[in-house]
Amino acid sequence: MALSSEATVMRSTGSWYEVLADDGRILPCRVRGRLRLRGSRTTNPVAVGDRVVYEIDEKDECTIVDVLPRSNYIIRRASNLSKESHIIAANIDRAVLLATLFQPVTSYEFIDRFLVTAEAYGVPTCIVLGKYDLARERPEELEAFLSVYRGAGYRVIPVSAVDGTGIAQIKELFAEGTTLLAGHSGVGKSTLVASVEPGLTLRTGEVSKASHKGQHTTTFSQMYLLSGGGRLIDTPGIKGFGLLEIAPQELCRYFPDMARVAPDCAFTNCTHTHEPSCAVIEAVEQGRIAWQRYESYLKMLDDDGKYRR
Ligand SMILES: Nc1nc2c(ncn2[C@@H]2O[C@H](COP(=O)(O)OP(=O)(O)O)[C@@H](O)[C@H]2O)c(=O)[nH]1
Ligand SMILES: [Mg+2]
Ligand SMILES: [Zn+2]
Repeated sequence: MALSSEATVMRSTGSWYEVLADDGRILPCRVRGRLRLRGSRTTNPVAVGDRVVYEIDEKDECTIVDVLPRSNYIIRRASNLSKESHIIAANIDRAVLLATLFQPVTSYEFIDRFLVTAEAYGVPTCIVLGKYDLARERPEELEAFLSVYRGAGYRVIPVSAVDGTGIAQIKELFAEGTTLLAGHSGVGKSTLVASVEPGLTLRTGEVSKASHKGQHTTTFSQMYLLSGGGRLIDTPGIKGFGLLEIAPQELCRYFPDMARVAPDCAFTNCTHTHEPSCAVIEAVEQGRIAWQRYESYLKMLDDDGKYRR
């Protein structure tokens, strides 16, 4: 008679999984065949962050037999042509975007797409402004950035691995629950994580470069256990966030700064583009909503649904 218990999925390669059992053991698992067929529109029925039920047989082999309901999850399309989606991570307490003003540039539009997507998935967000030591050298751009996002109501934490700015705050943030860390390549994710948790090396990015085993190696997230108690999910799939179908009249719900004033628009189905007596346009004109945010909004509207990448 197999013994069944619960665990959290830390890693998957598609054919096998690494789980953290509730008794603290880290176990390799396979997935029961029947489970693969369920959730047929996703390429991975079991995702990093999933709470699962597993069984150990008499040969000590572990099998995931069930996935418990998810509190949230982030998906992307499996490939450009595919209708199938891939679950990047599940049961996330916060999605942190590491953004840099330059080296490399993280555009306002990219940040806003990230924020909108996470908001639509019900995942709280936080922006970490990386390489603050460099950003400080351009005070005008820095001030603009901080005022756009803090003004919109987001938490922004400036950090620098060079001078130690913000590292203590990040440690505190990461100590609680499960954090998904995202950001363009080169923004300093690996460096930040090493500052927070000396000795921890993020592996997802490197595997793809080193092994040339095909694209699959780049598409899997991985969970790391932090000594402070938190869990960190490193995801290489950030560019593909999306797969959302948001109606034009609904998009503004996911811009909290716009959603706040939208009830004052003359039309309840206002798209905030051409309508008369639009409270959003008025707020942009008066500088109460940052024009950069409004510009992102218009670009996303313009995609006409194509912003599910
Ligand atoms: N000036 C400055 N450079 C940084 C900082 N953090 C990382 N870097 C540099 O940025 C480059 C990319 O960092 P890395 O952690 O590999 O980025 P990743 O691709 O996001 O993992 C490296 O050359 C780092 O030394 C920082 O806070 N300040
Ligand atoms: Mg890296
Ligand atoms: Zn309006």
